[in-house]
Amino acid sequence: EYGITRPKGYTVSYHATPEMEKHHFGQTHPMKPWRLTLTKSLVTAYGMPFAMDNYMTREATYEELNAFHSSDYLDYLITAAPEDQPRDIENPDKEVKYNLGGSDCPLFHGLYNYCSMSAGCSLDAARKICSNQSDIAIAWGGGLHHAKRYEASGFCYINDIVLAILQLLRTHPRVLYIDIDVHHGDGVEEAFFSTDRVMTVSFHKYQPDQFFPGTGGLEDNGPKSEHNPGAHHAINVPLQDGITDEQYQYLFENIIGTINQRYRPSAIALQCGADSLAGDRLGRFNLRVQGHGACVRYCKSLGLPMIVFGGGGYTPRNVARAWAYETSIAIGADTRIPETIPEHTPWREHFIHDTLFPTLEQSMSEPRHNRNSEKRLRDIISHVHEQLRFVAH
Ligand code: ZL4
Ligand code: CA
Ligand code: ZN
Repeated sequence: EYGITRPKGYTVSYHATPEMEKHHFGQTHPMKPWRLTLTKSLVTAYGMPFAMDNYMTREATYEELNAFHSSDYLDYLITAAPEDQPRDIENPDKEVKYNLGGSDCPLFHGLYNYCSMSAGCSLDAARKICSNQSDIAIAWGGGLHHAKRYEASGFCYINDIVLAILQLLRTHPRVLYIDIDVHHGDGVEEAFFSTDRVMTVSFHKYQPDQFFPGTGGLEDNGPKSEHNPGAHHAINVPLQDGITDEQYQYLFENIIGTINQRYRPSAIALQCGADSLAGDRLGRFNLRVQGHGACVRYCKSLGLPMIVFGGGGYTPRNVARAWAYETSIAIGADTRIPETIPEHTPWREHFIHDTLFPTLEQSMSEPRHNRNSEKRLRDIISHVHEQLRFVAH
């Protein structure tokens, strides 16, 4: 209807399941799996499924999860029930095992099922890339970058990204991981800390003790020992409140462009957490949907096979806008889709404004003060260039 057709000689796959979206973290918990339903409804209203290979995600198996996570942790995750939730008042001394059952990572009905579907969607995406059946594979249900080998962290229980990158490493010599979620991609960074086959780059708000998880300083670039191949292979771009599209795009293209020339990855894993958008319930940046999408467009322009993951994003209408727009970029339809949200979009009233690209004023009552100076951005870039001089190419 919008003249959206399959890109020629180019395959985009979309991996999702409506089953994942039915899970609830709890009434007022910021993570709303339902945002995936809203995203799919917008993608479909624009007619984008015609231009992609659409796959219904399966659950990842225990063995697949075990490729990164410890058996002890997985065994507890399978059996832990919402009744095991430590209750602060009634049960003040009850230990929180594996960081499960607190307010960030609650135990809820169908938790294991939710986790294995998220991982299944990212693993399916990775396999399509490995077999060259997709040029871009989309896994909006994945992107849960904080989960550790043996513990849950920051709304993340299973690190689907680590599992997908392990899969990519079977056929790809070097993988570049890029993370534009407003939080530091600590779990992925830590998992590949000692290898030079994965370079991790996270852009995030950095304010230790004030903003989760508190890691990812400019000088944190991997093991300090030169004998460790992972040295210099963790890049962190610590930012402050209120960064704009122009500043973010300048940093992103400069840093990713330089890394691409220097490191020469053969595949990209891009985490597109939408909590870096203006007006996010947890985020602090002033990015618009266009600025967020520009990162996906730039990565696509490098011409490498790529997985795009979801991640954070706590204002569902904006998550749906960003991920639908980024889906249109993947299929090369971004210049053809109308800016006005289609009349027949289910839950259209949830978008409040009928545009795909709300202004800053439409996203929030008062845009955040920009605390990123031009001088600081230049210092970040020069530090990153300095690190890359140590990276063999
Ligand atoms: C909530 O309203 O900074 C959880 C979490 C639950 C419901 C009612 C409980 C009220 C905000 C957050 C008590 C909430 C106390 N409910 C939360 C140090 C903290 C300990 C927990 O995007 N309290 C922990 C995690 C971050 C902390 C961010 C981002 C994930 C990702 C990838 C994870 N944790 C302080 C906060 C609420 C809640 C309201 C919350 N939690 C905001 N930020 C955090 O990178 C998916
Ligand atoms: Ca990040
Ligand atoms: Zn986040």
